[in-house]
Amino acid sequence: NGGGSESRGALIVLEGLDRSGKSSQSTRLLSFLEGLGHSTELWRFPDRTTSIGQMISSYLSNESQLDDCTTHLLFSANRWEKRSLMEKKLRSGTTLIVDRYSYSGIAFSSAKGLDFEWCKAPEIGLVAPDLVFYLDIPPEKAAERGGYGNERYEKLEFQRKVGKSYQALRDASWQIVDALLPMDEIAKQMQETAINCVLECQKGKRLSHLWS
Ligand code: Z5A
Ligand code: MG
Repeated sequence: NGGGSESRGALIVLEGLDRSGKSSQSTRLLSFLEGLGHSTELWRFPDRTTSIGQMISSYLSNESQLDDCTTHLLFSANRWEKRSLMEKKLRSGTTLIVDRYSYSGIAFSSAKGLDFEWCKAPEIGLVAPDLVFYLDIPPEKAAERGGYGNERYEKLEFQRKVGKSYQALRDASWQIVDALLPMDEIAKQMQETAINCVLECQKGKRLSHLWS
C-alpha cells in the first residue's frame, strides 16, 4: 500500500438495455457486499428525487416535451449534481453500486441520432467507474420480459440502436454478463468480480475520471 495511496470505496456501475436486469442485480449485489461487512450504497440514474430529476421523469413518462439536446444535458446535469457527493462517499470508504450511468446517457442520446462525440463531451470529468457490468441481452428477449412498454424508449427498433451505441463504449473496465442466465447464476458471476474490485480499491487503487 505504498505511494501515498488511500483506501476507498469502489464505483461499480450496471448497464444494459431496458429489462436486462440491472435493478434486480443491483439489489442483489448490495445485499452481498453488505453481508460481507462492506459499507455500500445503491444509487441510480436518473435520480428522480432532485428537481432536474423530476424534469427528466416527466419527460420519460411523456408528460412533457423536450428537445433531444436539452434532454441529454439534463441527464448529464443530473449526474454532475451528484458528483461531489459521489466522490466524497468513495473517498470515505463507501462502495457505490450505480444502476445506469454516463454510458446510458450516451447510448440513448446517440441512438436518437445525436452526434456520438457531442454526447460524450458533457460526461468528461465525472468519476470513472472501477467496474462496469454490462448485462447483455438481445432486444427481442428483453421485450418478452414483464413491464416493457410504457416509457418513451421502450421500443424494439430503438433498443437495437441503443445496443449498438453501447458496443462503441466498451473498455477494459467492462465485464460482459449473459443476461439470459437465471438471476442467481448472474448474481454469482458478478459477486466474484465485484469483490476483487472492492479489495483493489481498498488497497489504494486511484480514483480516476471519465475519459482520461
Ligand atoms: N436514460 C437516458 O436516456 N439517459 C441517461 O443518462 C440515463 C437513462 C441514466 C429510464 O431508466 C430511462 O432513462 C431508460 C434510459 C434512459 N430508458 N428507458 N425506458 P430506468 O433505469 O428508470 O429504467 P427502468 O424502467 O427502471 O429499468 P430498466 O432499465 O428498464 O430494467 P432493468 O432494471 O434492467 O431490469 P429489472 O427491472 O431488474 O428486470 C426487468 C424484468 O425482467 C423484471 O420483471 C425481472 O423480474 C425480469 N428479469 C430480470 N432478470 C432476469 C433474468 N435473469 N431472467 C429472467 N427474468 C429476469
Ligand atoms: Mg431498472
